Amino acid sequence: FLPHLVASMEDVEETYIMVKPDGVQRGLVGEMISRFEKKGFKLTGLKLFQCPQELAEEHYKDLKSKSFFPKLISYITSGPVVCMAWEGVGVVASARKLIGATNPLQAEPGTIRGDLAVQTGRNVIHGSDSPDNGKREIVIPFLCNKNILSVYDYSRFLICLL
Ligand code: IDP
Ligand code: MG
Repeated sequence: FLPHLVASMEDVEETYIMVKPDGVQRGLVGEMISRFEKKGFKLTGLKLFQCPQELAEEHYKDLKSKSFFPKLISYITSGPVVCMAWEGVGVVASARKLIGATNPLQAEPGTIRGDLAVQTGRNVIHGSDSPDNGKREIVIPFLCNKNILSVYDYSRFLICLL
């Protein structure tokens, strides 16, 4: 029984989920994937990626005028991210609920940010805020053929940090 296969196709949405560099470095990727899998959503794309600055700026273009924008871009480009596409009925809003509030101190216990993070500027995960933004954001990493890391590249990257 796969919940995401039961509904009619027109109800099925896709969202972009990204484990941010702190989530990857802290070894929380499996924990986060597990929460979406257990909920019943379907993983349709996965990529370990070193996000170039111009793609980080494209992804967060709606926040360009914010004072924290430069720090946000250096955070997102500071190390590998895990980019994912998740599919299912109501997945966009449901993923936002599973993720919790932007400020992890205000995120409810039981949510990803509520359980795993403390600072807004290190809030471990991204999830699209609308179906249209989901479609827009997914293509940014998945159409880029540069900066793809294999697990082997990543373990070398970690060794370089030591
Ligand atoms: P969201 O990730 O919950 O959708 P947004 O308002 O879209 O939150 O902001 C995008 C990201 O920018 C946040 O997840 C967080 O990493 C960062 N951010 C948002 N507000 C602040 C802030 O006031 N200071 C520092 N970073 C922020
Ligand atoms: Mg947002």
